[in-house]
Amino acid sequence: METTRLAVVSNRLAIVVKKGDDGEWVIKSGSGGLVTALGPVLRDRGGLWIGWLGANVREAMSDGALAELLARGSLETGYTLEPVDLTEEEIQKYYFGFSNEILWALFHDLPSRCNFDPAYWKVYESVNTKFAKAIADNTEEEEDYVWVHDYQLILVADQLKKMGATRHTGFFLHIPFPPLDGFVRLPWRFQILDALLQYDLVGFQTVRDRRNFMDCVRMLVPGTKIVGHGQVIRCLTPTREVLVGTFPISIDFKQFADAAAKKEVEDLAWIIHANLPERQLILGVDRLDYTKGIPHRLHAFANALQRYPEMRRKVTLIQVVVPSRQNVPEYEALKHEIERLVGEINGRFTEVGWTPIHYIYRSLSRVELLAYYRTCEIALVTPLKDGMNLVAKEFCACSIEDNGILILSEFAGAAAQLHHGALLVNPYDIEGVADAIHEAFSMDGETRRTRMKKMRRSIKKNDIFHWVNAYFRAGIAKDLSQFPVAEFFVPKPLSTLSFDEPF
Ligand code: GDG
Repeated sequence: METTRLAVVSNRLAIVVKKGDDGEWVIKSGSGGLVTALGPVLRDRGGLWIGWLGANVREAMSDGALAELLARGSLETGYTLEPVDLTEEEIQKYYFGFSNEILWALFHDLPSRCNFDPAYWKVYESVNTKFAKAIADNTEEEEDYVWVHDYQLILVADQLKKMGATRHTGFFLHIPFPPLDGFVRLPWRFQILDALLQYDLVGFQTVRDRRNFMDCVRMLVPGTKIVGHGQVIRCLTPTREVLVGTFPISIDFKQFADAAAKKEVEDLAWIIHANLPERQLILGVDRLDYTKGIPHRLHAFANALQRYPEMRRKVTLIQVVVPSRQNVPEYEALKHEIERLVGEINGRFTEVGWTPIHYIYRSLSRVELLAYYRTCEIALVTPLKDGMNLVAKEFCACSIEDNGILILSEFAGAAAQLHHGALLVNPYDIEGVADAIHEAFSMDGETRRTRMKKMRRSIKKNDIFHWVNAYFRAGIAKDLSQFPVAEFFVPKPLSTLSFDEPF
């Protein structure tokens, strides 16, 4: 196979369409790790990104204006942007419904939160068909490698086949894959498993996720043989051969470390600490989501203050909650629970000159986020379950003086890589997490540095480029540098979301 072009497919396009101050719509390239790593591969090589533009954009502008905006965006990013339109009903049933109320909850081991509404499945199928159609119309069998991302788009390879389009396909699951006894509750378990087996390569974050997947395949697809061991194994089903690998995603370590050293970040980091003097700062940064374990964490912090009174006045927890899935009643309820707990704990422990929890409910600018990463002594990353958790890795990358301590849930994918340096905790164990907070609080400088150095070394070595290369090597036997540059293409300089723009 001579792949010369990459087509990335994800639920959301890798750009943000926003109204500028002057009321004009503008398009910006996203600034996440995936865009950073894949941007250059797509950019000078005529690549393609297929995804949904997000709610309200289509309605807010005419077809002509949108086409013009996307064409301009393509010139700036250097790759083609192919939007997939979703109706309001599709957004409700495919995105909020099947993807979030079923797959997100089930794959994070929270089946009691699942709403197995049969109406969701049909729409999930038809939206996946829409994405497959966009791929079939915009890619070629021989030269394109189609890389599909995440749980919203599991059926895409299957749908491509059903429409007779042969493509080289890979899939990467960013969230965990559940154990067999959780997965079998899914009313569409056979369809989902069979659809995953239609990709040429299926990638998971951790060995544990892949093991769960293989257990399900062994049990639900009789006659399957597993061949090989190591990072990528072969799964021989009665009808096809699929590569199955583990590829722990990472961050652009250098970009984070360099940015954390910049003066504007350093200045803000100093201001944050100067306003909260003579204490250690503990940082929590999470999207509002029940998988992130925020209430458990708040209980653990209160427990630490109760059982270790010497920590009072000497620590402040800065809990950032980034609004997400607004208007979903469950998320609203979670927000209220968090706010009630923050109020209760502050009401119970506050003393003159010291408020134990600083609660921020909004997204931070990049500079703010990096300043918090850099200035906080301790990061408290305690999801109940998480595919990887990039916040843990970003905190380490920004701990440029090697003095941060990471308290990390053993149920985050990142724990597999960072267990030598982090204090691993079971997020359900309130006293255990409280003890870890106390241990971090009391840890001497030398131990902190030794632990952080280990983690930084590991993340630096296994950064986002390492991740993409490992995936490409398994999927198409080449790496990033081997994608030929399209000579006819002269991209304009890329304008990404600036570091100061809100997330
Ligand atoms: C899924 C999986 C997996 C957060 N708050 C702000 C902000 N962020 C950025 C962080 C980080 C990203 O958001 C969050 O990444 P996570 O990995 O923690 O979580 P998910 O969004 O749930 O992502 C996860 C990931 O996919 C990748 O495979 O690790 O397990 O669930 O990059 O920096 N950025 C800014 N302001 C904020 O307030 N600017």
